[in-house]
Amino acid sequence: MRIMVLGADGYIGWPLVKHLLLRGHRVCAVDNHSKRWLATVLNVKPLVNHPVLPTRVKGLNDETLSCHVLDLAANQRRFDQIVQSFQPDAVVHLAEQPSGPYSMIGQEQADYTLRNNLYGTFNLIWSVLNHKPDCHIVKLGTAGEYGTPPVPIPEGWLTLTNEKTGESQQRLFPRQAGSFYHTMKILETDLLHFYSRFYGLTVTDIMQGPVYGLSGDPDSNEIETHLWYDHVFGTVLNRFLVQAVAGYPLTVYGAGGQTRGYINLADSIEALRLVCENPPATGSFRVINQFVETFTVNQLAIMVQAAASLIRLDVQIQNIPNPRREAERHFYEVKANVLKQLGLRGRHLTVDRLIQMLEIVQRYKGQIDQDQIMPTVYWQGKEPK
Ligand code: USQ
Repeated sequence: MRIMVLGADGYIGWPLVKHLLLRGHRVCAVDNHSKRWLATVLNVKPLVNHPVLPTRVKGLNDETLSCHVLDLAANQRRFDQIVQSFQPDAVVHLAEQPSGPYSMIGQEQADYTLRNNLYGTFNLIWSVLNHKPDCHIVKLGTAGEYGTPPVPIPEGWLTLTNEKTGESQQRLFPRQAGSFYHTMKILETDLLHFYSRFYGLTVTDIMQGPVYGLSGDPDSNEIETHLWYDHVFGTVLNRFLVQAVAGYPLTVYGAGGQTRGYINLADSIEALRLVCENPPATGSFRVINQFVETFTVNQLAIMVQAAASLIRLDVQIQNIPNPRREAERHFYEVKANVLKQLGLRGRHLTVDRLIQMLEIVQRYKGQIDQDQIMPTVYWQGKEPK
């Protein structure tokens, strides 16, 4: 297939590009390196700094891979030309400001998140409609769009039935997010759903939970992608791995009963490939809940502590005041059947996997900057007590 990856320089994007090439697909990689400059302004860095996209692409020396450095949200004309000439069968859209904490710093950061994420998606929609209308848009949404309702979360849809007439309709399950970033994802879902219903756009909207892992290849002993462990861009388990190695008490926010659906990076990219290879009916809008297993933050911390002790790392756990506004103990049950039907087996978080990751991170212990760990972005605008 001919697949475009938008956000190809990112944590998921780069391993995805490599995985798609290995599976014989032709790939067009696009990124504007925005995460790099957002991080520079915030003075945070990933554990390993990988070269910029064109250098990484050159290093692969693969004639089925092309790349463009381009701002999707700001330069539709150039993006149009790329879509017109590449004629993708699928576009995987990861080109977003991906952090809840970043979007909650203040007006400037919320404004950036709004413009970058909404206009990026809007421009993509129109380029596809104009130049390759049967192209399948695979959009990375977030499980956080659903929030934490007190009932089971279905895979996207809720059936509304009129008891008098017996008439039924499928509607998107209600969404209520916990950060400005997550709220933008809801708006993007609505945009894509609208264009699918009225213009026949073919879409898969992926409700993915937090991702962890160091590489798209589960057997790799390298940190293949940008491993963010700071309080803005780092996801919780990746942060805990680095904290454990640094000898820093694991930062459990609040009571630690926050439950999410987690997925290994290798599974995330395999799932995205499976979604591309198995598109929904032309003109339809499909929703997939993408995660493998659920954990509370406390469970993750205890698992990391236990695995670390087996390699003689003494790890403490500290419940710190929660910088976010979120339920700290809640019901959480999410249906996730489509990916299993598509063939994803799903890797579970085991002690062996945790030890493997901890041992790889240990090689980079000298590069850990502990000043990036404690949260300084507060949902309430001021530090919680
Ligand atoms: N948490 C801690 N300690 C930490 C960091 C986080 O207790 O040091 C807690 C958070 O309060 C939250 C949970 O861990 O309850 C998950 O936080 P996270 O930072 O790993 O994930 P989140 O902010 O939800 O965002 C991440 C990605 C985002 C993606 C989302 C999926 O950054 O791009 O959309 O996961 S989901 O969580 O399902 O919304």
